[in-house]
Amino acid sequence: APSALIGVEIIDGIGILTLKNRRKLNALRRDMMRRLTESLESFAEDKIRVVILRAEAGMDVWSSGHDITELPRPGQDPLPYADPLEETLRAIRAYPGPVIAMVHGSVWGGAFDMVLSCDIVIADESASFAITPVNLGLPYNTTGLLHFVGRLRENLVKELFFTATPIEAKKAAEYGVINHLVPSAQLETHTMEIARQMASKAPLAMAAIKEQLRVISDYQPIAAQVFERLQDLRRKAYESADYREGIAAFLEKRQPAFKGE
Ligand code: KGJ
Repeated sequence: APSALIGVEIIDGIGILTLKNRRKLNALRRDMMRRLTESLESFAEDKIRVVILRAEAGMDVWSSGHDITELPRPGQDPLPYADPLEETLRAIRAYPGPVIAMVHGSVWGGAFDMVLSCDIVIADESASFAITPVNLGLPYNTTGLLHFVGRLRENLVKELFFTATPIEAKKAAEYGVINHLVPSAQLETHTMEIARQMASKAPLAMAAIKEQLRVISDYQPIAAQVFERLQDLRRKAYESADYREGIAAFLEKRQPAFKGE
């Protein structure tokens, strides 16, 4: 059952959402993303002031990212507006209170975008972060790129995207991916402490501040012609043989051979 792959709890008034797709290393399946989005909506209705997003205890992979077997087939936009993962990212960003990512383990692809969509990141030394669309030949979406550029320095964004190689916790903290880097044994208590502190503050002021920050950082006007040109560049990539090859290589558990066509 899809609901079993997402844990939903309320502890001390803090909403806790847990990724539990252990068999596939927390690959972000559609049904899981719908459940996350719905859970955020119901937390908001119940006036839950702070939410923690975490992986199930004992997992060394926080999340392996978008479920690659569910990506739209080559020839179609791999990250359309209505993609359930995109909907979840919007729900986190629009949540009327802080959403804290608590990270133990490696974070891949769309899961990195999800962590950056949270308001605060608290992690331990096992955390690492990679954004991997160039391993698949997948043209990332403009909104997703804005999420990275809004949070991180452009040279780091380029290094991350062009190498698809994870950055380790220390460097991630240095570059501002992580707010607090804490020892593993203290990850949960430290995260709860910060959550409780935020939950004691004025919720309406916090919601207004969060929404203002969201609107300001989303406000990046692009002329229609420019956007259409970008879409053409993306289309050329997702209609290419390389994207087909990237997906096939993942499914066949082998290295891809890209030809640039
Ligand atoms: N989607 C679907 N299934 C996955 C994914 C995924 N993202 N990641 C892992 N799995 C599945 C594998 O196919 C295995 O299934 C199982 O999880 C354990 O993985 O063969 P099965 O048991 O049926 P694996 O690879 O055997 O585990 P490890 O050798 O421990 O390697 C862990 C890794 C996380 C390093 C490895 O699984 C990996 O590289 N996964 C893909 C990570 C990635 O690049 N994710 C980003 C996907 N792309 C995006 O999210 C986006 C939006 N993008 O633009 O690229």
